[in-house]
Amino acid sequence: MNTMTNFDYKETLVLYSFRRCPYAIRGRMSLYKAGFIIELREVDLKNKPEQMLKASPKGTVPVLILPKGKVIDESLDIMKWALNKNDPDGWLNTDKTKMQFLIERNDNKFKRALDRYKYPNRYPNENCKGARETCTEILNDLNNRLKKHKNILSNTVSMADIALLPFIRQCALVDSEWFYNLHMPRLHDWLQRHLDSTIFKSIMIKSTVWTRGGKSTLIIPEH
Ligand SMILES: N[C@@H](CCC(=O)N[C@@H](CS)C(=O)NCC(=O)O)C(=O)O
Repeated sequence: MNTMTNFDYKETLVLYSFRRCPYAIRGRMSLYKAGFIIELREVDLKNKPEQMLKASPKGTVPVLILPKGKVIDESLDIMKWALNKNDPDGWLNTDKTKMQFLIERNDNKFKRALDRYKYPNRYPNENCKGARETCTEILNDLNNRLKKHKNILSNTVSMADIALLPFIRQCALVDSEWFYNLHMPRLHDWLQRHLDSTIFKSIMIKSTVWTRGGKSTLIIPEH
């Protein structure tokens, strides 16, 4: 277990975020697990605040602003930064090669197929028919891994579980009847267990869109 060093975790970190964004969800979960208080700035993706764009011109959430102004604007970097500061449940103590494979497959092949399954109208020049099949293949592989242990890489939770979770959730929500009719009981159990966790519920709180000078929402982790 790491201990927090060189950082006062009572200092508030600013996070530009969007409640349902899978990248923002995994970022918030890691910051919460590491024990940081987050000032949540809920963003309207169609009207991004200029403070956020100034900090990170690429315009995606999540964007984390550290107390001295350093900006971290990639969700995996936010996860690693938070867990390297404090990793009370050893989310990083896992097989790094397997974790990297799972995250890369999720963020590329699965995400691409999920977008085409969920929003075929956005890809008028593509044939999106096979997209759900591609998702199914990957979901099936995850279900098989979960036959061996409670979580994707071992019995304990790792960063891989948290990095993938919001995307599997998103896939389940497109057509929940289809998803829960797949014969993948281990995957269904795993998803439900994580969705029922205190950490997931705590970081999914609803917040009004942030405006400069407006009221901010704090997420304060349970210690
Ligand atoms: N690689 C980025 C991807 C983040 C991302 O694409 N977030 C989406 C929301 S889920 C976004 O901000 N899109 C910009 C937009 O919709 O304007 C990360 O991991 O943080």
